[in-house]
Amino acid sequence: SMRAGQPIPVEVQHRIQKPSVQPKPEAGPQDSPWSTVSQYACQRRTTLYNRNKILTDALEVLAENYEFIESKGPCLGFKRAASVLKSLPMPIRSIDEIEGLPCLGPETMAVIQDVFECGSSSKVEEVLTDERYQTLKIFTSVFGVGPKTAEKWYRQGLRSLEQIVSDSSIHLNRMQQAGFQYYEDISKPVSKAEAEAVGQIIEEVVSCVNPDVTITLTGGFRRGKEFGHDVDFLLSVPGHGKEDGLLPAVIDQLRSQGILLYSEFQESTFDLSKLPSRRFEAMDHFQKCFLIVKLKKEQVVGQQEKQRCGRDWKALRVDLVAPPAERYAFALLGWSGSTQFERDLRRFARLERNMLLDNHALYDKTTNTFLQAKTEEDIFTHLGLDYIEPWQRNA
Ligand code: DCT
Ligand code: MG
Repeated sequence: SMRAGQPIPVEVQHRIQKPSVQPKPEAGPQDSPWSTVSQYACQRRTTLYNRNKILTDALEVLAENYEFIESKGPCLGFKRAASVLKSLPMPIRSIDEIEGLPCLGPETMAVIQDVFECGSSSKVEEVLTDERYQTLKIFTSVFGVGPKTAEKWYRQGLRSLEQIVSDSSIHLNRMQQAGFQYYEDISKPVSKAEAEAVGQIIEEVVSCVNPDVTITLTGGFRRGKEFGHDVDFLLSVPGHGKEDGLLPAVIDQLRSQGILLYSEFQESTFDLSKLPSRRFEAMDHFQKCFLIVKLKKEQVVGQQEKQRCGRDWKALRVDLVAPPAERYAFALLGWSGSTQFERDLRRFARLERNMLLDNHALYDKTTNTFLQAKTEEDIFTHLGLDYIEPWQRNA
């Protein structure tokens, strides 16, 4: 799906009752083994080893369905519930065992109960066979197509990608055109080996442009994932303002090497003097680009054999972000994800610390000051949070 360039859904604005960070000491009869599980993902350690995948897959289908009907509250509710279950060190085996866990509302409980009693949730099965859900799932799998566009096409009676490309009345923007053109490749997961290979290419290209620049793999691969839908890199340039013009030069270089299939460059609109904006936005203002690049199969370790027949390359989605040097730690924390982890970092900052956090800065509303950070650890420290390693942020 086209997640780059699209704001992370903003949290539901209604305030849930102000939660206490510390577990209640006087838990008494409700004492549960889960009394230390925080409602905030940034106070949980969530590795990729998910012992409750059956449950979280079910909940995430419902979350996605609510996303498709733009029902933000329920969508977030199910995402939060799934995220809590992902952090647990053991599988939940019966409905009684979830007693005391945060963020599990009655709807979630009903789903879990169904799974335990019937092996699956009828609500989830219903969604999975729903024509609208199935169609929106296919449409949003195209780069450049979000829920709004998908919904529009669905309402026009369109049901397949073939119908869309052959319908001359439909106008596709440049990004969507590229999305359809390279659909076969970019709808397939990107492997870690491919991400590393593309990292080497980007590294070479970048050092041609400016030898002082270093690149960092972020996104899911930094969290240890074996597969992703794209490859995210942060470029860091020492020195104030030295990132100016960097990405356009990188894009030119990729183009001249014949490996650029698509690029959308977004100039920086970052302006610290305008922060904190009224609503700390999900979408950041750094110089960035969304690319599709050609990766030669021979460049990927373990794929040498396959290059005999057909095309010898695969199209890959790559995002590059070039924040100003003094914003690097915030950008790294923001772009490392997961989306749910980021959402809860911001929510925690706002509700528990009276601070505003986004990909650019951390602002203390009590003292009206920006808190500086050189590293991710600095940001956790400012927030009074234990440091969570990237591989523990798979919330
Ligand atoms: N992000 C962000 N602003 C954006 C897009 C993304 O701050 N405009 C953050 C959220 C997670 C992280 O950057 C990487 O985004 P994705 O690539 O969408 O997520 P991912 O965790 O890398 O997932 P995948 O493995 O599927 O690529
Ligand atoms: Mg990614």
